Amino acid sequence: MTIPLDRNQTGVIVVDIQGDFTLFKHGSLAVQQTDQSYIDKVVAATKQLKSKGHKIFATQDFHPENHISFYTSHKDKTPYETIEIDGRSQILWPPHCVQGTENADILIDNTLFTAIIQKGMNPKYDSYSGFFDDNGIKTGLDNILKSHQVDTLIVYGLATDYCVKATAMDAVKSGYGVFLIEELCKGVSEDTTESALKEMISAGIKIKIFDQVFERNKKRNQTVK
Ligand code: VGL
Ligand code: ZN
Repeated sequence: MTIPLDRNQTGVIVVDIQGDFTLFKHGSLAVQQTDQSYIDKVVAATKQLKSKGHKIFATQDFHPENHISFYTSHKDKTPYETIEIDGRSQILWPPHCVQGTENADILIDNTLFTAIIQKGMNPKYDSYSGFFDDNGIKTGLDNILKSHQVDTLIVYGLATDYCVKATAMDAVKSGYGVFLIEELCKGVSEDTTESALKEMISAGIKIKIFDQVFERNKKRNQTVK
């Protein structure tokens, strides 16, 4: 499959680069290797893509304080336990990205974004994906991308095995071509990150390093295989 990296058609989705998911900000759900150098790389890559004319979209995990995904919302539960809710399995996380708290903020200059898509606001449903919540309700991301004539996406962020995977997989299902920038993604655990990458490759997602996308993209009208 050859996907044109035309800057008008190719948008960028920066997934959940928020304080609570980083060691850098001592987040409540800090993902491994999310130190300052990781955030610096994500910021630099995002600025470079923006300067090449790509539209940048961000997702933001944005929960009410009684959210169903928090272990504190359930009696006698501990962090990282999995429970069944209405036939769905739900991992119980430490409270994170609570609306109005500093660590819910996105750690990238917000003026770079064409739009920020918030998710996980319904207290009853989780939403790893930036496209749909666990109740199948659309977030608005698909309509926003379509209104900007985007048909191809460069995706990176946190966490590889949860929100990045869910967002990238739903992007493919929604008809977008998807490139994932591997080193700009970090996962919660090694084994789930490895299986997430395999699943994404099987779904047709192209795993790249940033320089591969960016170098090719310097030359106009060029394509990446
Ligand atoms: C995420 C767990 C809970 C993520 C969000 O951004 O990957 N993970 N909420
Ligand atoms: Zn969450």
